[in-house]
Amino acid sequence: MSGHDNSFVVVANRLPVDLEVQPDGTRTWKASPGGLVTALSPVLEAQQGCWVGWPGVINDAPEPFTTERGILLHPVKLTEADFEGFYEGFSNATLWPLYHDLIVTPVYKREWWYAYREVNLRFAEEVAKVAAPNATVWVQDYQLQLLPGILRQLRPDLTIGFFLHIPFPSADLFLQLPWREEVVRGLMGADVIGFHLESNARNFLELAKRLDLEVTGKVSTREISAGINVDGRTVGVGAFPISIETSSLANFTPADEQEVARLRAEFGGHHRVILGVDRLDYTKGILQRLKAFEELLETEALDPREVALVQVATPSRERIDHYRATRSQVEEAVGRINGRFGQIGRPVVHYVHRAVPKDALRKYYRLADVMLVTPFKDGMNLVAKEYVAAHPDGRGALVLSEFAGAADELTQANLCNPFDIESIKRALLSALKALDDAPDTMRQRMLDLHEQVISHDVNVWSRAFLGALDEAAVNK
Ligand code: ADQ
Repeated sequence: MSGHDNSFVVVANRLPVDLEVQPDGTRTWKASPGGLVTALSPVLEAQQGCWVGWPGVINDAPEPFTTERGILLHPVKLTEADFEGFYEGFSNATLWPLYHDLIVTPVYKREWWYAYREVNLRFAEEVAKVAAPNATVWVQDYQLQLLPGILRQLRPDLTIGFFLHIPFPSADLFLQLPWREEVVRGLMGADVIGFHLESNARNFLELAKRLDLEVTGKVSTREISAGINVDGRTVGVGAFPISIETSSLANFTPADEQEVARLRAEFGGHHRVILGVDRLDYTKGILQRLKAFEELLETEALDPREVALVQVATPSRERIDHYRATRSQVEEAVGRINGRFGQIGRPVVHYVHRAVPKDALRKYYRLADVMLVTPFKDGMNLVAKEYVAAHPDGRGALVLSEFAGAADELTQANLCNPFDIESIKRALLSALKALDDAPDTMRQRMLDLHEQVISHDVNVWSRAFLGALDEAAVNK
């Protein structure tokens, strides 16, 4: 651990590592480059920082180790029971649906809550052990909402930031939670609480008022101008819309372009390729978009010889009932649409259920004429931003749900209401039509979207949040 003063600590449910087991049984823990690591790497590297999290394998964890880029990874072990109660249960079958406006009904189970509390405590104890005196600790996401409160008790010297990556619901919904006071008290341990959107932050302030806490100021974006007074201190609350690392997406070499052309031919040389890329989650509206596509084929508004839909779906939370049901519904729809409208050797929906390498993904983005992003509810949705980043050429169109956080910034997209199939159909058809009939207008719209994402990349996000946290530390 030498060389690390651990004055900057990131805590997230998941450590950015994967276990790789060779055919001969050799096991190696490899650093895995997710979005959050990319965002935080510059700060973590500059400050020789530390990351605390679960390594992704039940009942197993490597000793703390330092990545090639100088980040200390500090694992927290989870047992099968922790995983079921804390992760699959309370995090993903209670909080996830509650915070996504009850797209499915949240399950409230005391045993899951106990597991959530217990695992949050374990994470807090690990952080309290590794963090340097007066360190800055940045806690990530809904799995760890009790951490700020516990940490403040264990280590009052720390400056604590909390960022929520998913939406925060209205007080009316949140108040369903049997353990609502405990969760709010947990969050209140932070010096700064960040949400993606001002509307999320306002929901939180409204909830605080309902719980008789004193609220000051008005919410703004990328700075703190609102707060909640608690125990003689103020918790800053603000909106910090997350974004992506843009350079690897935007730059295409001539060889890349050739590969994109080859891919287009592989998809049957269709006039238009429509793309969906999602974790297979019921919030993402994959089935709705397939149904919209099917109805357009059925009514001959779209010609199956002219268009293809490519859907890349990453396996996710596969042991949870609603996820299993969503997968079978999606796969049934893919089969049905191909059965009805495809040809042998020429499907109209190309579907894979696996993660694809980042480099392949950026080529799909580049290739797609229309990107379909239709979540019922989404904190931000990075896929929408990735697609736009891959189009400095001004090509393509983005059909985007009004209920994705990204819709706040990507106002030039073709917006739709995913609860209304007719609305998805209208947005898709009008995007396709405009690409043929008004290419200059569409090009300008895509260039505007591109500019918005390039000028507000992930570094803007992390700098703004950490700047707000620094200020909170100074004013302590
Ligand atoms: P997610 O719900 O996972 O994130 P999203 O923001 O779209 O949703 O991020 C998904 C990421 O996974 C993207 O970077 C995408 O490229 C990648 N991905 C998706 N499918 C893939 C595939 N088949 N193969 C490889 N990569 C794939 C949560 C919230 C969001 C919020 C983010 C960040 O739900 O609302 O935007 O956190 O805060």
